[in-house]
Amino acid sequence: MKTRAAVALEAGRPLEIMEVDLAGPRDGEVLVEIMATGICHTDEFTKSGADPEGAFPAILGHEGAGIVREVGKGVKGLVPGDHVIPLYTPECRECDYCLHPKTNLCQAIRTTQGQGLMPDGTSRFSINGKPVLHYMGTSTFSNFTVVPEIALAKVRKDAPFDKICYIGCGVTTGIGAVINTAKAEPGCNAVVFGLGGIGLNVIQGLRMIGANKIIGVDMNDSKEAWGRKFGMTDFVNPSKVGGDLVAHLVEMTNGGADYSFECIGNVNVMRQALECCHKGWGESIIIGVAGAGQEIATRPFQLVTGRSWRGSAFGGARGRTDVPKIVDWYMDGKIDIDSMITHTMGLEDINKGFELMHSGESIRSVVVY
Ligand code: NAD
Ligand code: AHE
Ligand code: ZN
Repeated sequence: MKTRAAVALEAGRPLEIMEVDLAGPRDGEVLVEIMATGICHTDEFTKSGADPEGAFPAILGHEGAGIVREVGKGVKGLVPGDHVIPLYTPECRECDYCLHPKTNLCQAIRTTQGQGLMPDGTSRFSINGKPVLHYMGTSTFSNFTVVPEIALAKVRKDAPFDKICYIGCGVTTGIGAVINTAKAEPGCNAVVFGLGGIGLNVIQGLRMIGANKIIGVDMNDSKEAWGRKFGMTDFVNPSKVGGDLVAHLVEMTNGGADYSFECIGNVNVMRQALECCHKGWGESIIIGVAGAGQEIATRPFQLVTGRSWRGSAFGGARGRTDVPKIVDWYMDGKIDIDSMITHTMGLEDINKGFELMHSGESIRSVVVY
């Protein structure tokens, strides 16, 4: 079949809206009509050429929601008409990782997924007979996409696609980092670096678990009102702190944060996020992804004296199990998604969504097909 897609032909260029050929689902695969997709900073990261795994031409997008249109042989748990959220972190429920209680990083198809290919090592997308790569196993910047069954969460049919698509990455990543990765306790003091589409969901998660202080840090003053709306108690613009930012945050938290979250992808900020944590027990969670060749640094003494560094992918969530529950939280009014979706556009305007991200005007832009 043919499908309309926004194609990343090469690094550093705007996406091009094109008609692309899409082959049908093979064994264990599902054809999904994507109804809506968010634009996450990770799409920009890969589009820019900073992603060590980035390969082109590819169809980006990993924050979608849609409807099953056709299932391949061997697909047991989904039928046409089911509503689904594609998962860049699948959940096969069989691999060593899925069977281990400490991780959500299912590895069943990670190698081929990182190469932009389906599990059998081929692509379903092509233009004039030349393969176009998948991205993160999801490629939601295409109106139709093919996804392995293990990478689809079945969700309730009354939930609006243009809102729950955000659960496909940002909402789950932010709230999950608090609940699953940090396992933050009521009454804790936390610092959140970067109040974008991820950081605001970290704040929302911290409010849900009953954190005491929730300090937001962002270079953009317009993010203060956003943070406060979701539960932030204090705001710091690093460019307006007279002295050392870390010392300032340690003072604000009476000795350091119980938890900090880096939601930017800046290795210098990652160091500050670790070092503003409380001696003896403070944990810093890295969520932001940093470009090829970048490394983090600190004095080992920071770790020797009881601070720890951890990472979180997709908020530590097991997608097929947890995503339907987060959709329920949204439908039950327990979490706010609507107000974070500041812009909605058609696929033809997807590059405008990236511009709004760069200018800091948007929290999330959503493309509706
Ligand atoms: P975003 O562009 O919406 O937000 C980034 C925010 O950081 C903006 O508010 C910006 O003003 C602020 N910022 C930038 N530089 C800063 C600095 N030096 N100090 C303070 N604030 C600064 O991005 P997003 O969609 O929220 O994504 C944030 C990061 O999380 C990206 O690196 C993205 O790739 C990553 N991410 C990781 C996961 C995961 O599973 N680990 C999931 C989604 C996104
Ligand atoms: N490809 C990059 C890493 C990118 C990365 O860390 N991705 C996160 C999800 S970001 C979603 O917006 C992730 O899930 N990582 C785990 C994994 O297996 O990719 C690189 O540095 O090579
Ligand atoms: Zn993302």
